[in-house]
Amino acid sequence: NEPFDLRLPTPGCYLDPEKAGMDSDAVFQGMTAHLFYTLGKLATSASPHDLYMALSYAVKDRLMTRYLASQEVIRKKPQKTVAYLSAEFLIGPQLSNNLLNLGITQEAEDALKRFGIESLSTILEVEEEPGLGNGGLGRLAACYMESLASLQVPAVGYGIRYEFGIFNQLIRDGWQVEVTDKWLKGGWPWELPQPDESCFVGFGGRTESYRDDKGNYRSRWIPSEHAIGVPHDVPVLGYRVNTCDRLRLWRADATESFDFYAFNIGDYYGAVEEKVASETLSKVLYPNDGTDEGRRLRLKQQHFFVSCSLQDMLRSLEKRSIPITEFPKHWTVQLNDTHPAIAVAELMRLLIDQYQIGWEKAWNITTSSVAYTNHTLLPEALEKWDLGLFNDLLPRHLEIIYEINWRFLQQLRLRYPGDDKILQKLSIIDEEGFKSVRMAHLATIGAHHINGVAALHSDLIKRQLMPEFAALWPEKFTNVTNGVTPRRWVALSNPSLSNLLEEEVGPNWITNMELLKKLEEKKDDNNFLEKFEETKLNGKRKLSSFVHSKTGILVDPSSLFDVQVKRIHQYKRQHLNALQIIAQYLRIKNGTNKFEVPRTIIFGGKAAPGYFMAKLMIRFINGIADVVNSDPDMDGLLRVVFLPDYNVKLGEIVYPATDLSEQISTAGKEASGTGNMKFAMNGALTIGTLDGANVELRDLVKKENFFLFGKTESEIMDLKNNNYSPKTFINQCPELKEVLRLIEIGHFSNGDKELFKPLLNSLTGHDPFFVMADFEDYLNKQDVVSECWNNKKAWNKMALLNTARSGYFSSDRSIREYCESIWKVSPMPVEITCDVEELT
Ligand code: F55
Repeated sequence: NEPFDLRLPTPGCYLDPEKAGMDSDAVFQGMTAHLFYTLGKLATSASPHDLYMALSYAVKDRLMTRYLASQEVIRKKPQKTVAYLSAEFLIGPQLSNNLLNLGITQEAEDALKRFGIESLSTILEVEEEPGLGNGGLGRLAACYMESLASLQVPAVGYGIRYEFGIFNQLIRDGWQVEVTDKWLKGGWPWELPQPDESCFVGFGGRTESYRDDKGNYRSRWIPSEHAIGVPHDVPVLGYRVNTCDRLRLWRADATESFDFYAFNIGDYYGAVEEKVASETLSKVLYPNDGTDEGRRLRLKQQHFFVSCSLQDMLRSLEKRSIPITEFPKHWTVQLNDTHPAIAVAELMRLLIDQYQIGWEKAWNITTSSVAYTNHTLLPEALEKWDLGLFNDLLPRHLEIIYEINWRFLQQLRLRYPGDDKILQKLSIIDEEGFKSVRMAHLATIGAHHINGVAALHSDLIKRQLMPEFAALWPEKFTNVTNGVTPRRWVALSNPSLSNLLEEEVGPNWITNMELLKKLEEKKDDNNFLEKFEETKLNGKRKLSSFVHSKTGILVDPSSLFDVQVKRIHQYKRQHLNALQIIAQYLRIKNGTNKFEVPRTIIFGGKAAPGYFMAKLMIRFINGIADVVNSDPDMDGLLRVVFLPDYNVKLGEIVYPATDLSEQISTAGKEASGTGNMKFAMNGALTIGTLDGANVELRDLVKKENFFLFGKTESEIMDLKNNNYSPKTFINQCPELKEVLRLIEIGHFSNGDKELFKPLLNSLTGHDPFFVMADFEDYLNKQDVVSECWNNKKAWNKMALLNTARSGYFSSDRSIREYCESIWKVSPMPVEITCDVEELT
């Protein structure tokens, strides 16, 4: 590898990360310059936000050498680059992460002191996080970008720069209220707009056939509308390496030509409307994390960012005079769920219509570069687009999809002669009811690999979701269990634990989490266990003061912190947890409370704005919290908190402060879960079902260090197939009956018997997520938890073993698996040289 010569862009030698510019003096100088020149402020009148901006700009300057060097290496070397296509990247706060990965946290802290700021945290608190994702899927994309860079793998994340991310959540009278997320309002210092690399995208219109020079019939698309995608690039620096990958987020702009025409004919307002319409394309993130709403604007967003991204990749080959047919050697395209699945048709269209490549060759290129990750089995979450809508918006793509489908069905006819059922089942076009395009089928047919996100989930994809596809192409189906980055989720968020880990196993655990296994040696060392417990207590103190400042509720840091943070969903069963709280409340009231264990039960999470039941679950939790927290009998025993506006930043406070992690979804419903991993790394014990990655977590930490309860996936299936009746379970459990009765009489709704009726009716009627079936087992397991808590030494030992054995869940491991088995890419270190002597 030829080292990247820093003198090429001549930004000034002080930017060289290896040699200079990284001491507190240089950071201070950088801040001073940015305050003055970039922000137009004097140091004497700078607000914390000004200082945040100045420090961020100074830190971004220090990313640039590595960023440019990395982009140069990608541009020059014939190495395959990963293109991670995702409609969501939930990247979280940037400043702290970049300081950590650069290794200049202390230097920044020292520089801030010279501005009279005593602690870095006061400046970090000012940062607005870009909420460009709903939950697990978007956060996974962010962890994967960080691991790709840390593993020195050339990669680009492609997505959308939503002007409004996931809404901010307020709680008013116990209800969720949504407020628009104006994350850009104070300016966001981390992006680099690149208008000269903009792309043009078409929508609507019609296709027409014509004969080319060789006399062949071809189709061409005449769109009726256009938008321009303007790249906004965010540097993603790896941990203590030079590799700085790129997150390229597209913002939609109006096109000149259309405005121009309208202006000329005097239609000023028409022109402005057109402009407004194209700019709404990247206006807002759809706040839905489970149900597919089939909205026209959402399909437009998907095509918009996918088309820009593919054009960008193809252009990169053209710029280097690489034949387009070599696309798969240079790019491997990962689809994060079906949201970018239109890529299969769009790549075909670009290859065939734009580059005049024949069908077979184009199909070969497409299927050797695209792979697809599935994140859900829930039928309501599988994307389907109404055929009429699809044809309206993307007529040429529909033609191509028909052709893909026709060829695929021909193949099936040969294999299953006369079996029309299987053809109907596997067809990309769903012919039942309203005809629609099934995006998971398009992705599966167009991809060389399809993977689930945890062992159980990948298995269920093969057995339940797509058995026919799996029989047809067994080698395509694989598993890559999710992971989370230990940089953000341990090193950054839990400094107290990190220091202890470093003392014990050295600093390398941050990039090699398997080193934490060494902690097992300490499992009976009282002295060490106490230190470990102390790190947890530090986290709990911090969360307690946060809880108090946001909700006014006083919680005791020495109580058992029992936490469920995730999107609010029936399948995630926050209501199961809530019912259990009522049972504990009743026991305390009746004096039948067996274990005097003070518990603080904390919830956090957003509900999709149109998901009535989820919003009612939030109201329900808050109803219970009101009753419990105002009853003196509960003092010192039970507290219930609903933390508003759960996001990445809040997650960083919550994970280190948790004793008990609630992972209680109905078995077979949670694809993986990633919160479960963050909790375990930070030394929480899990109470959970055999669902998603819980299965692997329990295997790793060993069953004696995991509180298992609930029906298995196959038991749930049996119940379902045998006319499951929640009443049977209710009648067998007097405590559950009493809990339901208390809700019914309005005990948690100020006497209002109507408020929670829909919830009660669902639970006692169909109970689609088997809450009643798992209740008793859950309640019993919570007793085991309490009993364990009373033996603090045993608890600490179990908690330590969770941390020690959770290394498998580092996203570094996941990314290595993707690299080896799906992408076939290898690391490419970036070297930087700068001869300081020569320059000065
Ligand atoms: C977002 C938009 C739509 Cl239209 C559908 C789903 C989503 C979404 O946010 N899904 C999501 O977060 N899925 C989760 O992905 C995680 C990462 O793989 C899994 O751990 C989790 O089990 C799954 O629910």
